[in-house]
Amino acid sequence: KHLIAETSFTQSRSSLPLCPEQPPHLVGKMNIKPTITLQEVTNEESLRNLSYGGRYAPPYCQAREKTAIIIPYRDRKEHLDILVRHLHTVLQRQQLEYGIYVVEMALPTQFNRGLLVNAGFRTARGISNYTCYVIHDVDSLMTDDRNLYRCGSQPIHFMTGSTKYKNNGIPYYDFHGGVVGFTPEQYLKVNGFSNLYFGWGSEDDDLGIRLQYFGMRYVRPNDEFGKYVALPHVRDVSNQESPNSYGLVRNVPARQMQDGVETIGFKRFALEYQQLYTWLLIGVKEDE
Ligand code: UDH
Repeated sequence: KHLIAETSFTQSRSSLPLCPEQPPHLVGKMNIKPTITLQEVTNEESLRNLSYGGRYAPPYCQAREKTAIIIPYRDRKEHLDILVRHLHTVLQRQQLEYGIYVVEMALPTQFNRGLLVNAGFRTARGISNYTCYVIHDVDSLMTDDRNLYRCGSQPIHFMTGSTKYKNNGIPYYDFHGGVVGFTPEQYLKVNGFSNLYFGWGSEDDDLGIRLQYFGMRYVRPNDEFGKYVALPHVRDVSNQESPNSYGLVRNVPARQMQDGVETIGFKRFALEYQQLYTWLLIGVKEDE
């Protein structure tokens, strides 16, 4: 059923002119505070424009990028509700064609951000031919819509700073957490994330090492555009620091081709096309 709907979603726009390089309706800096409420962030019109599963395409022009937003997720419903509404408003102004994929880890498995993103990448790729995958933490809100969620010739680290960190910056120079963007070719070349980081850990550092190995490097947007507001939360009980992550980051090249998006063992318990997003519930193979 979704294949038929997919064809009609894509075909009707192939005769439209290309959207302008600079989206004309951007507002620049937005007034976003960590205390922002659901009501403040909701723009009803942007929600009315959606197709099933939280999909959108500009009505009068062909988007320059077709972006899948992948949100690794568990038990942060308040944040999720705010983030997806914010994204729908901003991404429509950016004239992107996009879909939002919320990838939730089923209990009782410990949270594993890398594995969820790999599962989300594979599922979204099976649904449509996205040209850019933006991996997005659930607690981080973009504050300037000139930070376009498009991909480039190198992977992009969209976050130049967050209210989560000192001086609204990033915690260390090589930090690549929060929000990153990959073309499917870039993501597949490095074999995506490792699947081995259960708990709160360094899966993002592991991915950075994978890039280096293939001569790639993250680029960042203009510092002014890349600031995020973090919605406050405490460390989750089910996401304690991973005890073996330190050992893992030391041997990335040795295992990166055997441990990644191509070799992931996951079980998809659910796939639902909800109004504001496509929802996946993911477990690991041993849960069967
Ligand atoms: N997440 C959930 N539920 C959980 C745990 C994590 O949804 O129970 C997701 C969510 O998208 C979140 C992301 O995973 O935004 C990252 O988890 P976090 O918000 O707990 O991470 P934190 O803000 O740190 O504590 C970000 C990385 C900083 C250190 C990088 C070390 N390499």
